[in-house]
Amino acid sequence: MKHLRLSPRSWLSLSAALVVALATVLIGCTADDPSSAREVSSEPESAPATSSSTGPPNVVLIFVDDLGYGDLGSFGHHTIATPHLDRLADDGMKFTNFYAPSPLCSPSRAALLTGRTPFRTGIQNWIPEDTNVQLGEQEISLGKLFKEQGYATFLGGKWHLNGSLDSEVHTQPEDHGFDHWMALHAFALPNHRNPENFYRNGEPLGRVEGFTAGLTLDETLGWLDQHRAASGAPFFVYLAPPEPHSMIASPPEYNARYGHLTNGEPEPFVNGTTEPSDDLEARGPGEYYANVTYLDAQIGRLLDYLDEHQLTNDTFILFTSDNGPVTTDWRHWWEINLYGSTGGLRGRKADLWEGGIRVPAIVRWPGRVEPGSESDAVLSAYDVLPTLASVVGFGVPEDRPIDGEDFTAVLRGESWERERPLYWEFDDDQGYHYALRKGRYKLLADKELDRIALYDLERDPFEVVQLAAREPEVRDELIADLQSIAESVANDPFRPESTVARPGFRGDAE
Ligand SMILES: [Ca+2]
Repeated sequence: MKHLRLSPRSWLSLSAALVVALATVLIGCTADDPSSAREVSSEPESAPATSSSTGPPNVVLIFVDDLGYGDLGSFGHHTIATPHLDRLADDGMKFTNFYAPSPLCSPSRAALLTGRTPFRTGIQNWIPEDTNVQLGEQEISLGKLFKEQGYATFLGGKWHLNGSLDSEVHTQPEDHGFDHWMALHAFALPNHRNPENFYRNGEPLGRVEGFTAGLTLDETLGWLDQHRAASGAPFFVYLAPPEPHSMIASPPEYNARYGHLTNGEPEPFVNGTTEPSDDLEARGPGEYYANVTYLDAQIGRLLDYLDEHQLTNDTFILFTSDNGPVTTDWRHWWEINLYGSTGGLRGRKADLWEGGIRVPAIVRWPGRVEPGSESDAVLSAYDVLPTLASVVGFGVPEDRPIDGEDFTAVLRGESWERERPLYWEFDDDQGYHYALRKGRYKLLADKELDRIALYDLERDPFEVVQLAAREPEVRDELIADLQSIAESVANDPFRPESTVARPGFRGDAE
C-alpha cells in the first residue's frame, strides 16, 4: 500500500497545533464549551493548519447523488469545473480507494448512517415511494448518536430511507435523531427545477421556486444561522443534495457555460411519467457538466459560510457520493443526457464493477489532516460511523455487528490495513450478487457462487484480466471470507424479516 505524503514540516505544524491547543486550555477555554473556543478561532486560511478548538468538532457529511469517481477536477476530469471541491481536496485528504456500500441510493445511505453493510438493515435496493421498506427504529444511526452527544443535528436534501416522508408508520428523519430536516424522498419531481416534493420536518412544502441543491443550501445556511444564535453546541450537518441524479436541471447561466458542449436547448425530462413525452435525443454532455458545476458552487456556499464565521478550523468535513454515475451506457430513457465519468473504471451505477461503487472522497479537518495529502487505503462509507465515533469520542454500538472500521489512523497519516474485507451484496445489472475487496484483490460472484471473477486491482484497476482460474488459492480464500460475512448478514439479529418492497404499502394507518 502506498502512503500519504507527510513532510517533516507538517509534523512540526501538527506539533505546534498541540501546543496551541494546550495553551488554549490553560488560558481558560473550558473543554466542554466548544463555542468559547470557536470565538477565538480566526486563523487565516493561508496560515499553517492549526485547530484552536478544545471541544469536539462540528461535523459535516456531504453525500451527493450519483457523482462518479471521475467527475471532479481534482479526480481527473478534464472539463467539469469543480473549484470548490478541488479546494476542499487541496485543504484536506483525497481518497483514491473509497467505496460506496452499494451501487444504488438507499442501501448506501443506510450503510453510511449505521456503519453496517446495508443488507443487515433490510435495505437491499432503492426504495420506491409508498413501499414498506424503511430504515427501522431498531437501527442506531449517526443522527441518533450525534444527538446523544449533545450535537444540534440537521438533514438537508434527500432521505430515501423509507417509503414516504409523511407516513406515520414509517420512521422519519426525526426518529433517527435529526432536529431539523428538509428533504425529498428519492429524487426531485418533476425535476430539479421548482421541485414539488420537498418536506420540512414532516410538512409538505408544495412547489418551491429554485433548484434543488440551491434550495438545500438555503435551508442549511438558514438553520446554521438560527442554531448559532441560539446555542453554542456543536453541529452535525448531513448534507445530501439530490444532484447530479436524474432528472437534472440547472440554472441557465450554468448551462450557458457549457453551451458549446450542448446541441439544442436543454429540456429536462419530467419525472413521474412512465415513458418519455418527446423523441429521445442525445444533446451532448454540457447539461450534465453544468449540473455538477452548479452542485459544486452550492457546496462552495457552505465552505464560504464556515470561513466567514470562523468555523472552518473547528469543522470536520467528509465529502463523497452514494454510488457511481450514469455514464453514456444508458439503460433507461430517463438517463439519456447524463454523461457521468467513472474515470475509466469498468461499469456504472447499478454495477458491482468498480465504476458502480468506487467514488470520490475527501476529508478536511484543519490541524489534524495534512492539506493536499492523498491516501489509497481501502475504505467504505460504512467506515464513517466508527471513524466519527473516534473523532468525536462516542462509543460504537456493541450489541450488533458493525462492518465499518475506524480509519482515523489514515487521517493521521499512519500506515493502516483494514481487519475485514469490504463486502457488497446486491443484484447488479451484470448478474453478480456479491463483491468482496480484500487488499489488492476483488472477487465478484453470482448468488449460487457459480460465476466467479477475480481481479488484482493494483495491477488491473479496470477489471479486464480475470484471475479466478489462475490464482485458485486467492479465489478460494476470498470465497470463504464472502461466505462467512454472508452468513453473518443472513443471521443478523436486527435484520427485518421481510426485505422485499411491497408496492402500495401505507401501513396500518390506512
Ligand atoms: Ca444515488
